[in-house]
Amino acid sequence: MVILVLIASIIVQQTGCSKYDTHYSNPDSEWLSGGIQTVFDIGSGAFGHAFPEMDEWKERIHEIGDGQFNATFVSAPAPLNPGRGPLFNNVSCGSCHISDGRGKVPGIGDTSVSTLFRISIAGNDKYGGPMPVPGFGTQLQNRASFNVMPEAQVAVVYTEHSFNFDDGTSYSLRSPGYTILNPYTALPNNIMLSPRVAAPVYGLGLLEAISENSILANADKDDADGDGISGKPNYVWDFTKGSTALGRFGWKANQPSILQQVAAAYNEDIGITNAVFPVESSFGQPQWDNNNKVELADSLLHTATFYVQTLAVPGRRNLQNPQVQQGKKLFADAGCNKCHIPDMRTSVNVAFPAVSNQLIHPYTDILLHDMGEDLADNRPDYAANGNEWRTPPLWGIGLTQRVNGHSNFLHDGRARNLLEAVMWHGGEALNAKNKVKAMSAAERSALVKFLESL
Ligand code: HEC
Ligand code: HEC
Ligand SMILES: [Ca+2]
Ligand SMILES: [Ca+2]
Ligand SMILES: [Ca+2]
Repeated sequence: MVILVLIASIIVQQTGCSKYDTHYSNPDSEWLSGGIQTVFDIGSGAFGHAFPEMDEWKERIHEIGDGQFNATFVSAPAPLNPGRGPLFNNVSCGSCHISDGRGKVPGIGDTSVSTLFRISIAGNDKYGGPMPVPGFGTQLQNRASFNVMPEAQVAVVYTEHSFNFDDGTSYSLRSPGYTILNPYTALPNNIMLSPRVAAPVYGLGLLEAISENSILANADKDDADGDGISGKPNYVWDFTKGSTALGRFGWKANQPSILQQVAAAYNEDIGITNAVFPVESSFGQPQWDNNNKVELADSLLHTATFYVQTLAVPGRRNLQNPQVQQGKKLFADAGCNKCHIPDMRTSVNVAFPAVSNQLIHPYTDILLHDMGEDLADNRPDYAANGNEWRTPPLWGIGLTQRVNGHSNFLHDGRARNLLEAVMWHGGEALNAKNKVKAMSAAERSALVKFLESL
């Protein structure tokens, strides 16, 4: 009931043409991380809800897309969902994006299932993207169909490092090290390797609906205002348009649209060719299973895309808790909000009112930042250099443990909890990290309580 009242009041507020205010002058708005497309479920299904405000027939497409997202593909020929491989990382979207949330990092000795490795050699391909490794392409597939060899496996080990907060309390961070095992053929020894954990997929339709101008308004590539924070757009190749476009998705913002991200996932992650990427991604090995025929019907590519585009955002919890309120202030005082920007507005979209003109609270600027040497993958991805990562949205992050059963954060899952994720920040975020380092124990726990309320 409370929720309905909140939603009703925000609708009234919007139709009343009230002026947009960046400081939540309308307190109701702060609860609604995804604007009208916010849901209040704190259970294990919290990331998997359709937009609550959508035409019934669109809901139906979302449901079909849900089935498609969780469909298990098998090797061809087969009556249902054929075409998997010859090379692949996993068998369905949902097997990596568990409950529409984030993947798990491989433990020591595990083969990775929801983390994948991008690879390349120095230089750029003809689209300005990473240069494929001969015989391997730009992604390592660790699984393969019968009679085909997986490209390689990757083993991870962690090294612990001890640090102290300024108050003397110690903390430990673990840094990952990777070894490529059993390549099916010799790998060049100068390859660059970038680990990527499957990122959460909810709320992305709203991020896609933010206008390019609104994103670029926060860019400050040469730090003209001198606050130590730049914010740089990635520009990547849009294969559906045949031109360069602003990158928004992926840990380095290397994908311009949800459609292309999804099409690339079918092709590279599951081995399913489609209209956007019609050639099997098996470099060097026989592409035997389909003669490069398109394996995925366009309708299914588009329903899976639509599914992701219409996943709702979890609403806030414990907003009025004094510790959360204190943490919110500390978050702003430390300058976290310069990159994790709380307020964005989607552009007016007459064709799709569900994402139109929404005040949302994603806590991202969708821009790249130099995060320092320690987080660097040293592998450029279009305009993103080896130190740069896209600010990930923080909405819903407090429910990760509940939904995904773990609290591993950052692009490679090295952080074992939210505070560790913060203490890994460096580069442009070094000042912010140092502010947290200087906090008292009570302040640190208030900051974490705030993050948990997102
Ligand atoms: C092997 C595991 C795996 C599979 C299978 C997989 N993904 Fe992903 N997904 C990832 C990883 C890893 C990333 C981050 C990629 C990057 O940063 O380059 C990602 C990113 C995404 C994103 C962008 C998230 C963001 O915040 O920018 C979307 C959307 C997505 N995947 C959808 C899908 C869909 C739809 C499918 C099925 C067709 C799929 N994925 C299959 C691992 C997987
Ligand atoms: C200069 C921009 C910037 C600032 C300032 C910044 N962050 Fe981040 N934050 C990032 C980027 C980029 C990442 C992703 C880094 C990676 O995955 O290696 C990130 C990751 C995170 C994550 C993990 C998100 C995930 O999905 O795994 C959390 C939590 C977080 N930041 C909280 C904070 C807090 C709290 C502060 C203030 C103390 C802060 N950040 C300041 C840019 C910033
Ligand atoms: Ca195939
Ligand atoms: Ca490959
Ligand atoms: Ca600046």
